[in-house]
Amino acid sequence: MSVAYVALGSNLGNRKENIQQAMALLKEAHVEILDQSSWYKTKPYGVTDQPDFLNGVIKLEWTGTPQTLLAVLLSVEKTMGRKRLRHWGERNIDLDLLFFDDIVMKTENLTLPHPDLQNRIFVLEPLCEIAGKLVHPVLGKTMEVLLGELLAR
Ligand code: PH2
Ligand code: MG
Ligand code: MG
Repeated sequence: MSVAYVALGSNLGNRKENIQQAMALLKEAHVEILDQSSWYKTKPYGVTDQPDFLNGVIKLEWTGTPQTLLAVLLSVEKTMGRKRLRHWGERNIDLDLLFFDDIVMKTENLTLPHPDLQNRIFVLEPLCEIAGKLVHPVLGKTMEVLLGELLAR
């Protein structure tokens, strides 16, 4: 049994309903959701000419590998009809794998931990709600410390 953290985001359509539907589909795919953060309305990061996002994170239990969990995340995005309009652009649903146990890996389609999470307030703030003491296996710092450093930049 493994524990993973996934970031959810939506900025097209009914954002709250999209996030709720994604969580329902994850449960159908045998993902056990252990905890969830609040949902935050956030300004777009990176590509800024797009609608505000609703963002949050969940903690989950999974019996397979990171690759099989990633396949579930992608299949939920596909079931929900996600289209990739442009890189870092608008989307009705986005499911990003942040951490999978303490695994550090880099393959063509999956890097763990998520390579940009330490630069994203919209990920660290909800993570601090449910996993403030979680230590980043590469950076060796807790989510609380990473958020503090990011806010002080
Ligand atoms: N996702 C992106 C790019 N920018 N900005 C916010 N606020 N929230 C996101 O989820 C987000 C973003 C690429 O996945
Ligand atoms: Mg993303
Ligand atoms: Mg994504």
